[in-house]
Amino acid sequence: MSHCHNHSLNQVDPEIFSLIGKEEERQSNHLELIASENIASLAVREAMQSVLTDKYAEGYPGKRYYGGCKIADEVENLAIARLKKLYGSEHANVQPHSGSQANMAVYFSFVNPGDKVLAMDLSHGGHLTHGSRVNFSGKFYDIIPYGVDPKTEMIDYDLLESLANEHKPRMIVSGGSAYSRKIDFERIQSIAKRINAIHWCDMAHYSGLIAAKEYPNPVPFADVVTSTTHKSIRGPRGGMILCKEEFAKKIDKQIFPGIQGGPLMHVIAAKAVCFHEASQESFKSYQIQVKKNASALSKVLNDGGVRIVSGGTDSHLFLADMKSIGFTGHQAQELLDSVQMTTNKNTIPFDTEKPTITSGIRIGSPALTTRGMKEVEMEIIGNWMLSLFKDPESTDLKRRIIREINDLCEKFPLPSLLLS
Ligand code: DSN
Repeated sequence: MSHCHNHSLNQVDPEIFSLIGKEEERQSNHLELIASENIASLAVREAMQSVLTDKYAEGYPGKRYYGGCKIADEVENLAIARLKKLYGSEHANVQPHSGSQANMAVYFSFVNPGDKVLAMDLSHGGHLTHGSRVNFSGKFYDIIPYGVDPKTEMIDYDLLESLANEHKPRMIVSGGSAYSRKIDFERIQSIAKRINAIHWCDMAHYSGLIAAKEYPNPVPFADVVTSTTHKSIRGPRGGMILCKEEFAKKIDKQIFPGIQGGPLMHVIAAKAVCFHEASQESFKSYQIQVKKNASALSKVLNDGGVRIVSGGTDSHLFLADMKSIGFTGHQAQELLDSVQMTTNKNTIPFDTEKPTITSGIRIGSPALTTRGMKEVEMEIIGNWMLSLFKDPESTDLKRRIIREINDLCEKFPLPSLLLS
């Protein structure tokens, strides 16, 4: 064995050790409001750092291309069984390395280059892989965008239906990354069925809420459903696919050998842990609080004069129209960053600004809720934001807010710090 195999990270690579320590400190004393981020449990992290990282297990349980896969098979079967039960799905694939690869497998399974795909516009809340011109999805397929109604800023299902009838796409995509309202998956399914199109739902943002039955479940309606495993579901970074049994072989073949090689067995083990955690009663209470917190924070901002897109939220996130108080999304993100509040600039429906500037910011509650914060903390945070937006140049104000944020963060430590 090489001389440093039994040494700690600190001994072998002090530079990376120190950078990880700095990142832990940043996460610890910043308020994480990015809607797609969360804090995985120590159990999830422990599975990820296990010896399973060393095992090659190309193929699927019972049909591997390497020997020594008995335990890997048990791990993957457990992850699959837990995932199917969580969402009531006929089939599950836990191997996608990311949400984007899960989504790529869906395209490769159901549509050919040049085929028409109906998907939500990115600036109305869609996602990069739902047809953005800079992504493979927008390059290979003929994307027809649907969006929200300009008045309600909620999905315009009549428009979606008329576009479906007019263009007869091969696939309709539901789901998105910046849409805060409930989605009527049943209606989208009935539209898809009438034109013989595949209905694919990307539930990445909502999968934690859905597991806890706090958001509509697309699985009974959509032909295929994809998700990441690290957003509201709070697992390791990765992807997953659920589908009806009739599409199982097609999907599995596209993930391996179509797109990926060996699965990340340590991450699959961590996904299994996450699915176990998500089936607990405490996860339901967590998701209820996630929604309450998003609602509470949006209300404080709204009461303080910031326009909230669609007037509120039914989920873990909302979009704040920063132009309503004279900022671009970029300016607002930078301002909040300067006092240890992390958000992301985001286009809002019918935005006239470029994606690098934007008119809005996206705000989400999953990570702060994991730390144990509730409505009372959301009110404090919302008021810090409002005072900062009123007086963006004041260094005294910024100093005070940072001091108070440090105190708040100390009261709600990250899981690892809970141990020390
Ligand atoms: N980047 C993710 C998000 O922030 O929503 C989507 O993949």
